[in-house]
Amino acid sequence: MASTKTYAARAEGYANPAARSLLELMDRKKTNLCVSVDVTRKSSLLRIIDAVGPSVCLVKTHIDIIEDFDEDLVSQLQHLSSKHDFLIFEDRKFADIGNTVALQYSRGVHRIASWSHITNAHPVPGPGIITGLASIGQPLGRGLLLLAEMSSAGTLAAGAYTSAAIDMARAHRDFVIGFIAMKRFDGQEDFLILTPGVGLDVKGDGMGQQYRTPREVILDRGCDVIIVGRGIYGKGEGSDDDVIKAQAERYREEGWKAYLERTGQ
Ligand code: 5BU
Repeated sequence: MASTKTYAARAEGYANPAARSLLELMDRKKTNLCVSVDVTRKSSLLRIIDAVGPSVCLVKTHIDIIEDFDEDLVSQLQHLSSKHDFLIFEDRKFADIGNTVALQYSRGVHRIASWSHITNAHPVPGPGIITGLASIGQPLGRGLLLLAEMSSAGTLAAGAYTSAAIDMARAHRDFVIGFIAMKRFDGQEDFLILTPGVGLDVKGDGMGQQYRTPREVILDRGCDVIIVGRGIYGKGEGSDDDVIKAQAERYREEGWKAYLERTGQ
């Protein structure tokens, strides 16, 4: 049912502020595109984010690959988030006991909870990982995604593991806003489905990544957000701004067209 409802209509059903804001801004900006920026220099990261900003609802980071990370990077990231109206998703993939993930989320050099609206976690440790992350993130209005499936070949996140992840999310709907998954799951509750492994020009990367098109992801499989990395920014520290902007718009248009078709608009 969630797959045929509009993002705007679904926003009202979420008590979690991050989920609500994301759905509202997707509707306002007409985009279901999340750009994943996996570069290693602060200047490249900020340049690419500024270029794709107008086309995206969400920017996904791997903050631990940045070699010259500093406090100023966080300020500039937050500035770009307001300038272009997008949320920030740190793809941290927490995977430890509750006490440890609470520390990893709030402390250390990166202090992820202080700037990342959304983060994610592997369900492998059991529900304590949600309790731990919620103790930090919930008072700040943050949202969590569980990794119910992965895009890589041979992933162990399948079958009974995926079902267990869904049950864990159901028990914590105030903080768990959805999943990283390759398809929408049946059920009464509305969860956000964010899907990596999206590309228009190639099928894989020779290291296990598997790509589907925005249309397959949004229309055929009923997912909500397409996560695109190298298909948009290119290789290494990224292509020229004009190329990046054009690629971001190309993916935004594909993703939005598929959403309009799915919702009968
Ligand atoms: P790509 O350049 O579009 O292949 O980048 C995909 C990004 O999504 C990259 O940052 C991965 O770490 C991330 N990812 C993924 O590819 N597959 C998954 O199942 C998960 C995350 Br979870």
